[in-house]
Amino acid sequence: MKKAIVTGITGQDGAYLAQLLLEKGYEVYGTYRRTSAVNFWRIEEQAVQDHPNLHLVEYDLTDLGSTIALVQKVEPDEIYNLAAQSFVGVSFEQPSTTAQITGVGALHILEAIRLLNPRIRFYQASTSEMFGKVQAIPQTEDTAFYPRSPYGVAKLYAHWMTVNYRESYGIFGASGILFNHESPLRGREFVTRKITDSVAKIKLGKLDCLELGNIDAKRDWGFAKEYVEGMWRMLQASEPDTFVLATNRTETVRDFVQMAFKGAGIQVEFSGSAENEIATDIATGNVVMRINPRFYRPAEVDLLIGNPAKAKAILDWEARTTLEQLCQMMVEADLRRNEKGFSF
Ligand code: NDP
Ligand code: GDR
Repeated sequence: MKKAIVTGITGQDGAYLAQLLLEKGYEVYGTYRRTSAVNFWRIEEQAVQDHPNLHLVEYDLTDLGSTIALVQKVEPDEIYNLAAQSFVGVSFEQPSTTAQITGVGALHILEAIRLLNPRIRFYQASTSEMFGKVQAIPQTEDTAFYPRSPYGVAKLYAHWMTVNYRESYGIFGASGILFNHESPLRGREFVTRKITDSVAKIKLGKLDCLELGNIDAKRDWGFAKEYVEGMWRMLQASEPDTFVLATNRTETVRDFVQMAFKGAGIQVEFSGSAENEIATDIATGNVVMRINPRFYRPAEVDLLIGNPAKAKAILDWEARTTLEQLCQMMVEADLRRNEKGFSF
């Protein structure tokens, strides 16, 4: 039985990856941080928290000693580093913490692998945020990086350390440059889930209006469950490498707003511009979305669209769920949760 460590099991991707690895017969060691209240709702929703082959281990990525102890104790075949301070907006307010967790945290694991067992296969959760300011459309593994946030910069450090440990020490370090991937398990601070949760609340009369920042931003959004399969395939490949996972389609946040309202049976029309733009429910005349500049970022990533041709050619991976299907799935999940009176 193969053993895998998954850092960040309490996050969106951690829950899906744990489920996938358990289905494949792995023994999974999922790490979580000590907090005053446990945060296992995602692995509970995926019904894996009581699986006999899932072991939950308390761990903080910023602690080198505990990283070495973890790897020494578990003796894993594979490590998936999903843990991060992953919210771009917060990274502007907490750049040092973000650097420690999202950047140096990855180095701690690479060091543990180098010192203890260089044969352990390592997956680094890299991101399209490393492309940042548009240098090419679509973005590929060869596109120049130009991060636009402390988060993007920290992730770029971790990406290059993974490449460096691959080249310096022959470590099987794979870097997955994943474009935005969403699901009903997405955190509510991220824009898609913020929208679907708010749309559900508006539909049920629990909220009047959704407030957003820059709705002109364009993103390449896929379904998270398919992306964790790509992570696993990267570690089964014959060579360690860097891969883009994306859908090769981009839409604005505004498009996603319209799609989500439509998914809940509400037709909206947009009017005004910039900070004064609003969306109105055509049936009732109510304003259901307005702009709040509080959600603007000091520097923005305007347009992301990824070309996943390399992943298709080498890993036989491709995104299958359309954005319309994904959005509908999220709206329905949030309607169900809000009808029951709770939403994580
Ligand atoms: P989430 O924010 O949902 O999950 C992040 C996880 O990291 C949580 O389990 C969190 O724990 C954990 N974590 C945070 N700080 C620490 C720490 N100091 N020590 C240990 N664990 C910590 O992210 P996603 O699941 O969406 O993303 C997974 C990874 O992929 C992240 O690294 C993200 O940056 C990256 N990524 C995500 C993309 C996306 O679109 N989702 C796209 C590209 C890359 P806690 O629950 O306690 O906060
Ligand atoms: P992103 O995702 O920054 O791409 O990072 P997010 O959903 O936070 O933002 C996407 C775009 O929407 C705009 N936006 C808003 N965003 C949020 N969160 N809240 C708002 O109210 C709002 N209004 C407009 C943003 O400005 C942005 O342009 C995600 C994270 O999962 C990262 O960890 C990951 O690496 C990248 O995706 C790929």
